[in-house]
Amino acid sequence: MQSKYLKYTMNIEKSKQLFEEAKKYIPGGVNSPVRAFKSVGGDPLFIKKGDGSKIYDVDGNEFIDYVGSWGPHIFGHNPSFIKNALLNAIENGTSFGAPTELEVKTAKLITELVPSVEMVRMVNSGTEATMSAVRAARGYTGKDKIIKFEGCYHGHADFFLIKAGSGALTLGIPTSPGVTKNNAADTLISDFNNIESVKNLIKANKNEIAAIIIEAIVGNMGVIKADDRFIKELRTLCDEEKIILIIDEVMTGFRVAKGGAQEVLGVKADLSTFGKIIGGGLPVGAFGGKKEIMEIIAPSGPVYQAGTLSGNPLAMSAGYAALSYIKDHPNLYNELEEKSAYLEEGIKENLKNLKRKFTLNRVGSMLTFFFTEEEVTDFNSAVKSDTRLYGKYFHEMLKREIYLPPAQFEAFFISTAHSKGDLDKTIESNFESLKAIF
Ligand code: HOZ
Repeated sequence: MQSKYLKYTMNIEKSKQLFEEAKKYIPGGVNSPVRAFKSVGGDPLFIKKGDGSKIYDVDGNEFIDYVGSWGPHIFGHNPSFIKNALLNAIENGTSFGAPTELEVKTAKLITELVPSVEMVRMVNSGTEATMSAVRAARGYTGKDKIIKFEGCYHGHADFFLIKAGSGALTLGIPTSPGVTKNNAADTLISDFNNIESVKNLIKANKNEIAAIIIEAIVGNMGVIKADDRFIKELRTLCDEEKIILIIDEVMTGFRVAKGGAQEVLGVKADLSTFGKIIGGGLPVGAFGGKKEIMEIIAPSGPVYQAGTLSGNPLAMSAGYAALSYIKDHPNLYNELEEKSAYLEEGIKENLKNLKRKFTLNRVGSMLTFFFTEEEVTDFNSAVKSDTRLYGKYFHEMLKREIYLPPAQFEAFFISTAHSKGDLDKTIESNFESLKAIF
């Protein structure tokens, strides 16, 4: 039977030309490695515009988008209330390097939405947020070492690029050249969902650990949720050992629930880090937490942290619009759950009909379809996925106008803009694509 969705004739000539040109001036032709399609093969598409659930490339092809700029677009692309907030803000100028009222309102709103956050500092990216949170923890505790988990990704600061996830994992450089031995020495690595491995490290480094940083719901080795018991024991361990627990909510904050992974798992961080949704699609990050710890940050305390564009008025207007919408529409998480569950069920039904047993992990509107039949609960089980097969699947979906993350160890993001029609087309395309790759 002729496929309903397959586009044999998709023209991507302009994207190809742009990529050749880009490679002359930008390393690898992209400004962030995962975008280059290296792990799925082929050339990246150059995107011209986004609207609702769709993106449009420079050749005029339309795709249902499940990347959503890697997480920020919880309402889909270019929602009118964010666009209007930006248009209003731009009337007054783009940057002052001085305090604004909107920063205060945004900070207050964040403390209302996330119970563990009493004070917050705005920065410009998730990387800045995580590296600054660690500096605050080190300054506060007077200790140097940190524990991170294998496969978790916290941005690209030197001391995080050790057994890291996301693009670093996908490209096979989880521990990056350029990170000095001394930098790496202060980062200890535990196994995700394995409390004994954390206990052993603490024992071997008694009174030396400033912080434990974790994606409590991981997005960067694909979606993996911390076990309830593991995360509760981790919290208790941190309290007993006077270690700062940093929950990295750059992906999960305002995404899996209003109060992020902490709300889903019923745990409170000492410090939390944010990005993506908090900026409404503009470059924003933030870190925040207990007042007592946050007051270590300059100018109230001695730990230096600064940024010319931090709290930028355009970024704050988009972020404030996004967070206000979330506050005023708590039901949006039910809508996201329904849509995401519908997609999950559809894919699972396809797998059943095709007699395949691949693993699907989903928390709210974040989902990863792992090409392994085993349960995925940590790094070792995640890397059992057949990434070559994911690449084939990715291209079959792309030919059917479905834009998925161009790497296995990432999340699909579902937005409120995804319609039932979009989800049905995705499910049917999933069936056809799976059939095509075997
Ligand atoms: N670090 C992002 C994925 N986890 C990718 C960012 C990008 O390439 O835009």
